[in-house]
Amino acid sequence: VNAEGSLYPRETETREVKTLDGIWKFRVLPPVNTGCLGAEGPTILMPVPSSYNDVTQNVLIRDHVGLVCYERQFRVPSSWSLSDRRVWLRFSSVSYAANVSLNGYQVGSHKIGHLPFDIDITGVFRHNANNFLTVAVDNTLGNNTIPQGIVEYIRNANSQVHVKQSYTFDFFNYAGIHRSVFLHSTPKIYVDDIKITTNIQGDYGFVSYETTYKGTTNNVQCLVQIYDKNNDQVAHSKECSGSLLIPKANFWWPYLMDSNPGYLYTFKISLINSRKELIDTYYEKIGIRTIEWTNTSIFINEKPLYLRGFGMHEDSDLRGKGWDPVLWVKNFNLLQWVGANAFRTSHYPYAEEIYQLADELGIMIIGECPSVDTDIFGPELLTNHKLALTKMINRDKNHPSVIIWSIANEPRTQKDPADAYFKQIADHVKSLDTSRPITFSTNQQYYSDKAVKHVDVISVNRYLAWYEEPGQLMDVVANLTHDIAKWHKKFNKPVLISEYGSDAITGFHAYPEYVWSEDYQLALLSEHFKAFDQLRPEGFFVGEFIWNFADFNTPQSFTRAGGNKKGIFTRSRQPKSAAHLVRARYNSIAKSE
Ligand code: GCB
Repeated sequence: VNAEGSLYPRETETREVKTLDGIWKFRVLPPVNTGCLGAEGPTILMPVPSSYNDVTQNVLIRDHVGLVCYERQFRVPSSWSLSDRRVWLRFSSVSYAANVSLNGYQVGSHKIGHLPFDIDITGVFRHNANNFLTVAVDNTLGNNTIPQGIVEYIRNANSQVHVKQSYTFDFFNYAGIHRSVFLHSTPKIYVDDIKITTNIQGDYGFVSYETTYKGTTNNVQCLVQIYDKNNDQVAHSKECSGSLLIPKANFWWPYLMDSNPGYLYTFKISLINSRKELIDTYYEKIGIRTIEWTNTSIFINEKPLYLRGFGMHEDSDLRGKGWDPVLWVKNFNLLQWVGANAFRTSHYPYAEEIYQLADELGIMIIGECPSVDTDIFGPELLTNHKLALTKMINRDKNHPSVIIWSIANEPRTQKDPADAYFKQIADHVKSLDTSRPITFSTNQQYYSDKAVKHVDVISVNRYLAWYEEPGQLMDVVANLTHDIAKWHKKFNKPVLISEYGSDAITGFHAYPEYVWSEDYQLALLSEHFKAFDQLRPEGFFVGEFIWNFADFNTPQSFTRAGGNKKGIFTRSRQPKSAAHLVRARYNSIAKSE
């Protein structure tokens, strides 16, 4: 792998992008094979992007553990063969691990699904001929993968053995080429990365930027220009790194806090050679806003924030975790309909296009790294966990929508080694980005958690009247207000609830309320709302996130009825009864802002 894929592939005056999405060839490899090269036998058709699990009629493909192969051919435009160009393959997400071969040679490999990688194939691809691309995908999760899993060999009474992937996290371990694959071309000397941070003072906006380029040691000049929404230039500079002032700036505001939420400027960087010719140019959408935090509050543009939203998943019928613009435009329409201003990318970084939509619409994101239920806190896991955070922050650092980094979900932080482990994780994130607060979602108690002290915001997952005392709605208000207040008192940090909720089977009604009914979900949320309304005036409670936005698939278990049903929307994105209640609440909070 030649690059970590920090810049999204975009067409510009100097760059071209082709998609390799479409129908690829696919085969499942028997366990004796260690790679795709030389694999023989029939192939089937497989759409990209998509998880492969739910596309076929074959249970062995749905539940496969190990390697599969994706294959396709492509041609490269002859203009990309010129000596001053580079040609790249960009994989936006291959879960979990990928080995990429081109024309029979391995050209790249990558671990940690959910995050992109680029491969420079300039010297390797065939000009004026077909190129054969093979991607070996391995979905196996072990002790040191992020997230962790266990591979078991199950022996039946006839001594037949089959392999089983087990894991403790509560979403189906979908696999495949999950997001778009691009073939793209940049100049040989190219803009490699852009880092933006912003500040405000009165109605002034400040944009601090660092740009880096690769491909030459010669002196290259930069031209930086910032344009507003009307395409009028509002600032410019010849420095490759610096700070620009924008008078009367339009700040980036979250949805409904301002009549013009999600205002984006365009940051343009051009590289220019000594003959004053344009070498490369790239455009990045940026938002001008500040995030600050104290021991009680989070502020956006100096205004206190109250977050109202959901934990979500990348999940839908047939495509599993495959990126799907139809699904996500619908998701954002539902978020707006319900009056939400935020969501958490539980439990992994989502497709980049999702953050682009959030930037544009003013929906705030708690960006979570793919560490779920972290348990055995060894040095190799620590290295991989840090790497996942580096890649995530590298990819997502410029999105104004991302306001908090979540470094994990429900790690076993009651264990002693979690203390030193999370101190190192927190220090690592701070070494990469000091402009956002960090958190993780804890399901521990304020008296047992050993890691919360290392983060800025406490996010608590709580299942009162569901996993704890199912059916006992009458104790929710008293117990929840008591619990949340204790977290703040002990650690003196802002607190939010990052998960709460109950499963509800659509169309199942039971009154008086009974677990698993739509009526029970509605009543459970409404008891929580009472608790939140008591907590808010105390001044340290900064947000409420329902688990979950929509129903989603899980591994098979007798506690899951066709997957996790805690959505307030069904898996096909229709509202359950509770959605109407949430809509009334979230919109009325928005009006009071
Ligand atoms: C949790 C997990 C989430 C599960 C949820 C549940 O605490 O963070 O991944 O889906 O509970 O519904 O059990």
